Amino acid sequence: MAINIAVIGTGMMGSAHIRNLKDVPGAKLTCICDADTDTAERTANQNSCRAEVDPMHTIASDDVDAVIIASPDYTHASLVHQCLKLGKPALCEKPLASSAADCKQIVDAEIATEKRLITVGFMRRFDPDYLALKQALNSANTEVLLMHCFHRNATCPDWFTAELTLSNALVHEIDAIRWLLSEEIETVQVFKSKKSPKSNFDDPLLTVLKTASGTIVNAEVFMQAQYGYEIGTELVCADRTIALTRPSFATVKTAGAEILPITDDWTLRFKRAYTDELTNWINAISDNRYIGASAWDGYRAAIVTDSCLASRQTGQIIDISMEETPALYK
Ligand code: ISE
Repeated sequence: MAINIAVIGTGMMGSAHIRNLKDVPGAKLTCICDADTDTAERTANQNSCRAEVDPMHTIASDDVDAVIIASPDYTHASLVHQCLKLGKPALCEKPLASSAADCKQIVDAEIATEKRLITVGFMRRFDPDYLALKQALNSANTEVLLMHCFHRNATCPDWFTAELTLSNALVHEIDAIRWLLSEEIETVQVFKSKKSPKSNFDDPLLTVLKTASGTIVNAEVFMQAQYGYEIGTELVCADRTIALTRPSFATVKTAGAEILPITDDWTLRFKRAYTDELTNWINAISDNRYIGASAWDGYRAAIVTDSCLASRQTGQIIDISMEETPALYK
């Protein structure tokens, strides 16, 4: 039987999920919710489903079995709580909430339900290139000494800030580090470099993170790199390096040059990851299983983000406290 889905939010990510849901067997889009009535109705008409403007009512509706939360970041926490209250599975875009304290309340509320209902949209865990990287690392049976990451957007919206660079963009690297290395991050330090003349905030930022076992990771996030959207990761091990493959768009040879195009659209770069994330999420709901990044992962990522935000203010190294993983998330 198909799972009836509501998508809340029709911005860049909500629209991508609406498109990608068409490729996901077993999912039926029944409702699109947007705070703007015209946008909600137009998008719902285009997708042959009904429109809502009230997200709380959307989640409570009988024709909604599971919810994709892709509204602005600051709205995530209250919507996730509504899903938990009504026992409905949710795929919530990152970040899970605006602060670690808010994420902790979500974790506590989920533990009280005794069931894992919340998946955080850390879709890189489903990206074929990241999965290949993780597999190459696991089969090499070696230790990672150093890790280099970069995360570049061509441009970002006018309202973007250095804080969002950390909470909205770097948070992907934070989760990828924890997931790839299977360990927690113990310290962080954020460096402002020279500011790009194209930017009105500190851009790029470089963050240095240290894991519990002592691996040092440097992560550049550059929100206005101009040339395109590009993600890179290289693991430096004792006898090898293991790097993320670049996604293959066709190579073009013309006018004395060989061109390997780079998209400027992250929903294209990670199309397969987003679709596989949705497919796995729907299958897991049907089988009463759980997949992907949990509310606990969202909480641990938020602790690291909050520490990065603090370090950006002072330039100091921030120590991050370790906590026992609750039984529900083991
Ligand atoms: C954006 O919000 C995303 O979710 C993308 O995955 C990320 O790479 C991009 O930098 C963010 O701005």
